[in-house]
Parts: sequence; C-alpha cells; structure tokens
Amino acid sequence: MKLNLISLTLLASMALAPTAWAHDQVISQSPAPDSTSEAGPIEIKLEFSNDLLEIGSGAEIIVTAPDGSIVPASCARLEGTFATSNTELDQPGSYSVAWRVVSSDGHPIEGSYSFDLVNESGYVNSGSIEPCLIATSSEAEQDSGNYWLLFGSLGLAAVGLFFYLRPRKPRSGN
Ligand SMILES: [Cu+2]
Repeated sequence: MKLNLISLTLLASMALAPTAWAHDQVISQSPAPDSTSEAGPIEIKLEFSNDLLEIGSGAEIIVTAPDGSIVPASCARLEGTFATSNTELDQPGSYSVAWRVVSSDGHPIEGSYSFDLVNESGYVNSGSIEPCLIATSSEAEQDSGNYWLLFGSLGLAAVGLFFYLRPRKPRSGN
C-alpha cells in the first residue's frame, strides 16, 4: 500500500515534470504574422510567456527584406517578457523576422514568421537606424581561417619541439 503511494507520487511527478521544464513560448509578435504594415519606422516586438534571460549573445532579431537582404535593425532589447528591435522599411513586399532568445530555463529558443509591407505614402528610409552588428558569412569564414592558421602553427611548434627534445642517437662507428 505504501509502495503504491510512492510509485503513484513518482508517476505523477514524472507526468508533471515535462510541463514544468518546458521552454517559454512566444505569445505575441508585432507586426503580427501575415499582417500588412505601412512603410515607415517599424518596431518589431515579441512577447514571451516568461522573463527572458540576458546571457551571452542573448537575443537576436533579424529582419530580411523581400529581396533576401538583411535589413538594418537595432540590437534586440530585452525588457522582462519582451524583446524588441527597431527598423525602418520602405520596400514593399514580404518581410521575414527570425528571432532567437534565451528562455527563462536557460535554453535558447528560436522562431520565424513573416509579414507584408505596403508603401502607399511613398516613404523613403531616412537611414537613421543604427544596425546591430551581425556576423556575415565572410566574417565566419575568416574566423575559421584564423582557427586553422592557429591550429597549423601549434602543429608546427609541436613538431619543432619534438625534434628539439628527441634523444640524439650516438653516431655509430666511433
Ligand atoms: Cu528549456
């Protein structure tokens, strides 16, 4: 009887655990997915089910234009359950928003969605947005190049050390 109670408690806690440990969820996104916005300064605002953590490279919000280029957008700001980034859009078409934040349980979570832009007022970007620095693919390649250079020089140093330290054979025939 006592054993049954223990196993029941164990079973119940196992059933409840996944819920307690689940990542936070995005609960609202602005501009809303599949909505249409008018050209101009646009604030991307994402709301989550719990306070976000500000650790490491933390939060990233990347906005991609209809032509596939990355739109200048400010670094993501975290305020409690919100992550926001400011941008300015004048090219009509479909934009995609890709985000990555750190959930309150310490796990990174990510998602993406798209919204449409129309430009009926003839808005022209002022270029006043200070873009957040985003590592481009060429920078990433350069990093890996430096890595191999370092790796290679370490290897050379090891080979040099080996030849320097290796015991010399006494010359035969002396
Ligand atoms: Cu998690």
